Amino acid sequence: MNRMIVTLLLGCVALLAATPLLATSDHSAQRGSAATGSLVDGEVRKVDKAAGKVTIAHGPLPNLNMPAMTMAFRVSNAAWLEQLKAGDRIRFAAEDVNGVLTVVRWQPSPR
Ligand SMILES: [Cu+2]
Repeated sequence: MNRMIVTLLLGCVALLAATPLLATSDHSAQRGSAATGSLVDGEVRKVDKAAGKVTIAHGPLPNLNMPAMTMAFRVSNAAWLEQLKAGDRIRFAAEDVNGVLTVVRWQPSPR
């Protein structure tokens, strides 16, 4: 009976140990995919609902060949202008959509 409990406990420990490993390999797989799929750090500086734009201080954007800078982006979903506000830290992806640099994806920064 005791041995069975020990086995169960070991099973739990193995499961817990495996979880971060899975998360890590998922993450590196994501990073290894196309540059357009990766999110970069940004801080919202200004939201201009009238113009449909958000100004973001962003880290380097490899898919756009862009160094870190502060600039305005269009957003692919106007509802995001209601959700974003100056001072928000986000992770986001931007793409050149018909010549207009556009935020196509974002999430609140985990930090
Ligand atoms: Cu830029």
